[in-house]
Amino acid sequence: METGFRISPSFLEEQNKRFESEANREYDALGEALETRGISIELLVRRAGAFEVALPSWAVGTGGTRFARFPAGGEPRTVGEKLVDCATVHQLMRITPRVSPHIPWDKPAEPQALKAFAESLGLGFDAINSNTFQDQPGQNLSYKFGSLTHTDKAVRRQAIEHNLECIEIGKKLGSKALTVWIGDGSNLPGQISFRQSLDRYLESLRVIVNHLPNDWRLFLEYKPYEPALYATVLNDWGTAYYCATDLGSKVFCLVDLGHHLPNTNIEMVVSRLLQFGKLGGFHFNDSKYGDDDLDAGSIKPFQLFLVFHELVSAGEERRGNQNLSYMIDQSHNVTDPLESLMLSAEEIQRAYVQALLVDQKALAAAQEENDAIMALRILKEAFRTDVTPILRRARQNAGGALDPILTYRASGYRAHKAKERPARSGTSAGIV
Ligand code: PSV
Ligand code: MN
Repeated sequence: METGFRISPSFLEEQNKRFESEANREYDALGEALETRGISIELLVRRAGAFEVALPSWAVGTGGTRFARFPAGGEPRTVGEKLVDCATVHQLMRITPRVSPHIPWDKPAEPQALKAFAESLGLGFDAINSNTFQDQPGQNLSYKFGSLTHTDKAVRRQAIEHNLECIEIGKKLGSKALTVWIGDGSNLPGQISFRQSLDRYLESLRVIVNHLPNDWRLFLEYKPYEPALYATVLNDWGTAYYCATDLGSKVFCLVDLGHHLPNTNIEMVVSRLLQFGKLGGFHFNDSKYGDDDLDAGSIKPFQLFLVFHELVSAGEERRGNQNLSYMIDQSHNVTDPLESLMLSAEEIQRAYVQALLVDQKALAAAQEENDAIMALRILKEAFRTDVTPILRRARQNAGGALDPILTYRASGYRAHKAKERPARSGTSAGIV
């Protein structure tokens, strides 16, 4: 597999020189300010550097809505090209070393060769995603009325087989988890039996779980609506928690931030799942109205911070299952997808580092004393701290870019790819 144009290490170094003196000045100033708060900036740089979030293979191409898609030049046309784009994000960011593949969109002709190619780019694979929410060309039976929960056993069997195939591909790629999101549900009241469809869901999942290797986990991704517009089978975290508990110790819930009705207290959902030992991971993104798949931290950065505060504070208390998979799941309709991914990864890392700044002891004391104002003030003090110098230093230490977006733009990466990857003809709706 060919990589085509790559940003050279010498170009990256040259670009970093442009930003170095300002970055150093700001780092020193923040270091001093944090010292007066009794916080070591070096420790935060180390923890920021150890942070990782996986890239969604499906988000390096331009996304779309059900109305249209407006692709820019240089879109990846193959799974190999998607990996090259992910490698570029990782080269600049240094915190995105894994890619979450989606089958059959990324179905490799030779999984071992794809794994080797990914490794040659410094990448590995995160959770593998199955797809029974679309019919594929040549598929025997349709998922129009459901997949794992379909009334027809033969359709359920086909959907189960697809998931088993995903596990087999994932084993060859080095994945350690399967994410199952289904579009099953109903558009009209009375269309499905809520009880029976959930029973069928569990029955199908049980077969899949039985085929899961011992060191694998299975993530149940819930969503309240879309494509089913009246009711979905796995609609919320409570149902996901019930199913994950029923299905045993390998099964966990996946929180896609966009999969909640407006104003849901997502940080509390996260806290509950963590406390119950059933939080498996995240699909990070942001939303204004529904499952908008907007860039992480673009709409509600305080919410993202509060999610990480729950994770960090539970970690401090040594509670919950902390083996979490952090993944991005976004649709980039009007931006260069690589720029969106870089910015999003940085926003997620930023929320994590800000959460590390929370004075946990002072917060616990404020809670004991029922001092609501002081408790909020403690959280806000952490949230207001501009940790950019820490993120920059962590990237620099790992050989990444001080300013990933400007470096990417200066490299002409997109223009190079536009030449190397002539656009496909025709229009199609994007992933929603
Ligand atoms: C569904 O909305 C979802 O969040 C699932 O994670 C899918 O795998 C992904 O988006 C792409 O369609
Ligand atoms: Mn998702």
